[in-house]
Amino acid sequence: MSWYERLRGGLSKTRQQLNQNAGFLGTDLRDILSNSESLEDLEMALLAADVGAPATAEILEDIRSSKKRNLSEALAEALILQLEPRGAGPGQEGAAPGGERPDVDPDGHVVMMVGVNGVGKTTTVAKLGQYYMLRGKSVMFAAGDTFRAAAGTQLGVWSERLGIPVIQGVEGGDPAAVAFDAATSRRARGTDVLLVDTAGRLHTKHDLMEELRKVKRVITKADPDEPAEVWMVIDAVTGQNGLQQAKKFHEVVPLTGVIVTKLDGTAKGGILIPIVRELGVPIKFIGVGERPDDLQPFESREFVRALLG
Ligand SMILES: Nc1nc2c(ncn2[C@@H]2O[C@H](COP(=O)(O)OP(=O)(O)OP(=O)(O)O)[C@@H](O)[C@H]2O)c(=O)[nH]1
Ligand SMILES: [Mg+2]
Repeated sequence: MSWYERLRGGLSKTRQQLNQNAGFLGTDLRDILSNSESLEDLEMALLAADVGAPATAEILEDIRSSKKRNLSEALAEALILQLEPRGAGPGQEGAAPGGERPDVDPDGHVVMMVGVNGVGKTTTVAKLGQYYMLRGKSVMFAAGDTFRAAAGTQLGVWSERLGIPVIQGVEGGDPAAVAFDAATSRRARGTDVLLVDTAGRLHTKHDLMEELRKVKRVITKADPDEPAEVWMVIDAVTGQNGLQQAKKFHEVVPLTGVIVTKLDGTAKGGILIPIVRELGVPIKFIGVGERPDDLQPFESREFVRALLG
């Protein structure tokens, strides 16, 4: 199965909901606009898909003034608009002519990966390692999850499999020390990309959130321009909870991007919209499986195509 098919499969529940409650994605837009019950069904379907009330209201407004012929086309256009971070004009999204994506392929940087427990941070670090390696970048890992012995081992296994060096700490040691060593070492070696894994933590645990702030601070101590990126990994299956968690993380370590994983599961695909809208942070990649190549740069058009079918 291709990654696109996996994404489509994962979004099938949301698609069915849109079609079942609304049951008319292919219908003539005029017929729907003239029927208040149909409009209400559509509204309910969008809310059930976790799109959120403010975005749903705007989407309905866009559809009312749409020049498209059927609902599916009008809805696609409105959804794509919602998935663009505010301020990003048309043409900024998608690949540039050379196939480069400056937003996800910067020349070199330190990326800190953060998020709650079990969302896929370590797996995503590994996947990103491969992604950058395949694009000719030199890559390093930092096993900043010193909380569990298994976490270092997990990244160590990926490091061997992918041939990417990893800086490890001692179990129970200070994750900030590992991050500092790794950032110093990256600077000395001139490595392009350093991916810093961190332990999963609940956004409500004050001490653990402060620890994250410290990890970020010492990276800057080792290299004043870094970390250029702080990416939060969000499990698509957690829906609105994921959004609340992200808001808290964003307060402590300002996020520059979000990676949404497990979109191959039975995710409510609509959650991507309030993430972009309420955080104002772009979605950089999406995860659609457990293997290293199951990570794709996020493209709003492709995502909406997979969602609506
Ligand atoms: N189906 C699916 N599974 C995923 C995806 N990304 C990660 N996983 C799985 O989710 C589980 C947890 O992944 P980890 O990478 O260990 O998560 P983590 O955030 O590092 O977890 P902690 O370090 O314990 O907080 C593993 O079984 C992964 O294989 C994805 O996109 N799709
Ligand atoms: Mg982990």
